Amino acid sequence: MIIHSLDLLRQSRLSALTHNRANHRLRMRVQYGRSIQPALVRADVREWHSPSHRTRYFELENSLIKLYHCMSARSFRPLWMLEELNIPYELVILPFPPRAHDRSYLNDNPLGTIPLMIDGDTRMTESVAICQYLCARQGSTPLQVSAEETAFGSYLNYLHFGEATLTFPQTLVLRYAYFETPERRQPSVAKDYTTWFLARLKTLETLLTQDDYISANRFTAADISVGYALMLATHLQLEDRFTPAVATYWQRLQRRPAYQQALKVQKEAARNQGISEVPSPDLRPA
Ligand SMILES: N[C@@H](CCC(=O)N[C@@H](CS)C(=O)NCC(=O)O)C(=O)O
Repeated sequence: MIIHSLDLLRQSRLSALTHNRANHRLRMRVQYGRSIQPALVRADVREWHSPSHRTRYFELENSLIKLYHCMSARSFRPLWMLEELNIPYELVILPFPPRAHDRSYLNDNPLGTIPLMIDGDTRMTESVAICQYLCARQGSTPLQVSAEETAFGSYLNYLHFGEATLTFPQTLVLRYAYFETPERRQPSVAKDYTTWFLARLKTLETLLTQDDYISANRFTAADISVGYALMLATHLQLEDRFTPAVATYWQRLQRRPAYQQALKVQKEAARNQGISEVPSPDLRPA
């Protein structure tokens, strides 16, 4: 949920604690789902009822998780996770790659990569670790598997498998088939890593023939981790090569309301922030 969208603010439960008329600031309590957060909202209350003044007049300070994101890049994992957990957040969309198109981002994250998530003094740049963090921060949620459960090991394994084993080879395909300039492209590298990715993906077939989800017989953060790898593969036109149970699983994940909401939110945020809505994996250098 983007809390600074007026429509969504209306859907959440807000109670104004103080209203400073001099600077139009409202101190509010924001309740969405189970989480309650005090927030300072800069709002021109004269525009409160005007939908056309949506984002400009609402700037939550100090209290919201801030997620830096590029369209459909790995930061989609924490975005999807935030939606599943119903945690309020602020979404900042950057043009891809930020190191080339928004150099000021290097001040926030010298790596130049996304995601970057800021939660108070906590700053994190690994998409899967952020998902794990968000679950732990929530306390009790079925979206994580606890150390007391027998599936704990398999949960951790697939949480990391999604990034280290399934996403990494695809980034080489992206780079050497599409992102590099024509003279630096390496079709044989792209072909080899496509084969590598598909071979690793096949190992999920038996598991997903028996179970609807990757671990613990329920949807968890591990499904978000693996799900993003499947989303990326779809952008690489590899969906037709998914084995049957993997293909059914991917359809199942895409039906989740939080997944669909994350897609919608990133699109709206890109539009509101003047950033291209083209998914990052679909970009091609001129
Ligand atoms: N292992 C990290 C990888 C982060 C990463 O490399 N993100 C890519 C986008 S998917 C990026 O920011 N690339 C731009 C660049 O390297 O300049 C994660 O899972 O978050």
